Amino acid sequence: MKRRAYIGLGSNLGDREGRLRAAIKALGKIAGISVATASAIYVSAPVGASEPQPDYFNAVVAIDTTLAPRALLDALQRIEHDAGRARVAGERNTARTLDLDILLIADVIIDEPGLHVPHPRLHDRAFVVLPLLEIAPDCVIPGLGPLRALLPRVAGQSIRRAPSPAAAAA
Ligand code: GSY
Repeated sequence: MKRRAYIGLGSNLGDREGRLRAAIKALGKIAGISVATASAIYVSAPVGASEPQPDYFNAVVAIDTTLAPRALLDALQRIEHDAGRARVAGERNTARTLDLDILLIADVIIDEPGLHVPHPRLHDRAFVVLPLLEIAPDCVIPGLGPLRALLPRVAGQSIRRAPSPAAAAA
């Protein structure tokens, strides 16, 4: 069964835009995934960082996938690993070469160790809500309601669009 899913991408180390573009290409090469749409790239200050870090580049892509949620998560973690992402146990909110998060998988709700869908912090983050709204304006978040209704929650967060579109890489 093929399902529409949304993946959040972020990078704040090295060639941030290049890493997002490469990750979108890598996603499209995985058997069982096709990339449907990519948002623009957005730039914002790191959320939750305890020490100074470079700004993040973020985007959201829509994919159609036949992969089971765990297999999709494994595929994302392989792409992160290939981009030089080192996961250190217990470390949170550190700078990273590449972060790929499952935001939504159709109307699926999962709450298991290491796998939470919809993404539990999606609604609090302008760097997710804005690009997701750009490519899925009528999106409804299972358990939360219309994405559009989340805009006021993130309205105070400073974020801007980068000049070049992530879609150019798709
Ligand atoms: O959760 C993804 C990694 N991340 C980000 C991010 O992608 N963008 C911004 N602006 N801040 C962030 N803090 C973390 S952790």
